[in-house]
Amino acid sequence: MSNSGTAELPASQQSTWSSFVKGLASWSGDLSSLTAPSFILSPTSLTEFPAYWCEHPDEFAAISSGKTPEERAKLVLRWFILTLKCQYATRNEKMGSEKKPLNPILGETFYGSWPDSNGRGKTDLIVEQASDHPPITAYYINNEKAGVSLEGHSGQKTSFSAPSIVVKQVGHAIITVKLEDGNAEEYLITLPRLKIDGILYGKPYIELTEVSYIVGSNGTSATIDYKGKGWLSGKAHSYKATLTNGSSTISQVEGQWTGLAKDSKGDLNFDAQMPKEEVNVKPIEEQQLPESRLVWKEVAEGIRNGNYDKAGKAKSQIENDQRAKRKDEAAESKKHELKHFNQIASDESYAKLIKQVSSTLPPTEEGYKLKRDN
Ligand code: HC3
Repeated sequence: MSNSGTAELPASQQSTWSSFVKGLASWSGDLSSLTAPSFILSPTSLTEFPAYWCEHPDEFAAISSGKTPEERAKLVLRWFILTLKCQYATRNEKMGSEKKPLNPILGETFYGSWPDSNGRGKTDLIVEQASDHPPITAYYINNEKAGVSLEGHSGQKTSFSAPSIVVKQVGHAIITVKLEDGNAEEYLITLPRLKIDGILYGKPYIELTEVSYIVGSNGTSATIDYKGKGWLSGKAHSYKATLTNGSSTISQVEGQWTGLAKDSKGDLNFDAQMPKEEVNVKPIEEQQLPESRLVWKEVAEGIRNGNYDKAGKAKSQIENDQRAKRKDEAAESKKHELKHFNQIASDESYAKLIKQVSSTLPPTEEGYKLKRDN
């Protein structure tokens, strides 16, 4: 590739980026271990990403206010579409391009919360890196007062398919809503496939592709169909979501997940540009290892200040410590025990609900359930 494709990058970065892209094309396997140019590194670990699920905490809490299964399913769909901009466009908006996040160490934790702003209650977040090879992040978000929680895990399989990086998300999330009659409703959320475009120009950004589902234990299901900007027509970040109650369509919403949503009946119109609330995290001085921001403090400082030498040394130190720890555990035939989550071989709720919408997605998936005693 000539350097002309990288014209949007400063001259000093163009040839480094071109060599990186050449390396990508000949790389087979997972991209998370590929060394990326320092200017594309993010100072944030992947354990912080589950916070994107709740940057509209009121929308999350509001789910239990729906009076009927259909109303609640609509509120889940509305909340989910609003999370897409937070999950997939935030870094681009803040830093001008998608960046390469820090790969969490095994057992790394991230805790956060959103305060009660209008009587709906406080929302808490617990994240733990459940596996490092392959990387799997487990999370639990709970609003006790509203009776709404989200439990899930997330991993990625990445490959290069010119001119994009294709990211298959592994894992799922389940929302549990406590109902006034004492029963509970569950909604299985499958995760969309990502394409990272803009690679050739040195300005990576995320596009969502194919379909994802939200399947309710109350018989409702939503199919969200994602489309990017086509060769000839179409807008970037487009989607069309169809919500049914098993026998008929309740709602059809379409738009751009970065902007306006329009519903054929008018009751699901909203704007994803609405203000969001970032998670509250305790100051780094009060954190204890292995809390994420403390683990990565030196690396993050190096990246933020452009001192990549400092960042690289601190990162190598963390990686060496991890290797030594795993070696010691192996020598003592010990397995790392997670602090907050139990791994289960097959998530019953997933197996029950996925059948309603897909015969092509895996019929069973592992799960990570919060240990309720801590
Ligand atoms: C693919 C990704 C890592 C995974 C990130 C995930 C899928 C994690 C779960 C969150 O809920 C949503 C999410 C958002 C962004 C995803 C990241 C974007 C880029 C990163 C790659 C591993 C880095 C690719 C390297 C480069 C140089 C193109 O940035």
